[in-house]
Amino acid sequence: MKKFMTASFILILAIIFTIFYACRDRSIGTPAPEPTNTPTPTRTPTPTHTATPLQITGLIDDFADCNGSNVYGGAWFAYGDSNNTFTNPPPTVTPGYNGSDCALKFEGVAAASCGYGVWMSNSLLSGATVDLSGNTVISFYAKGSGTYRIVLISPITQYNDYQYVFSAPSSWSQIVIPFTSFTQPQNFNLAPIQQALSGVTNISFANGSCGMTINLLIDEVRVY
Ligand SMILES: [Ca+2]
Repeated sequence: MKKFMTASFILILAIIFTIFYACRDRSIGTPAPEPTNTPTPTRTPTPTHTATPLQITGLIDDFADCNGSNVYGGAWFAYGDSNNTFTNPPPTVTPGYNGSDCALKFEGVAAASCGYGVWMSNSLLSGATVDLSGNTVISFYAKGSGTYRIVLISPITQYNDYQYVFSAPSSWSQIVIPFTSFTQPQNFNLAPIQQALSGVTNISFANGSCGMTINLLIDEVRVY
């Protein structure tokens, strides 16, 4: 009987200690995590800008709307070294090459000392680079006088961009230029044409020489 009493006493003590320490742990221990009110995302966040430039093919501008922006909303503008004169923004004139709507006029004078010259440029996507590498040709209609450069402005070939020299025909004519005919005039920032085409910001026209009158109409600018 005494042994039973002792065993019962020890058992009761054990129960008391267990309860005591359970309560103690609960009061000072780390609380159990409670359900949080975290909202479930309803959509994946969209990156603020895409690393892949928009691929463009086909019409860039036919000036059918007679305004100074291309079909993507990118502006045409003129600029040049301060010795020169030019009209900015370049005016649209009517009729265009096909006897309807408008064409764009590049006009002014490149001085005898023309510095970096006179430029008429189209910011294709308002400053963003576009990918033209899916195309093999650029074409446009032209009319005017004098010799000009068409230049593909790219951060990849900065200040040594691919260009092609052409003479303005005296009556409306289509000028078709394979991209393989473009060359880089200098010896720095060299890159293959396909690489330059993958990141173009502007298509520009510039005077072909100093000491010339700028007189160039362009229409129906396309890549394909
Ligand atoms: Ca037109």
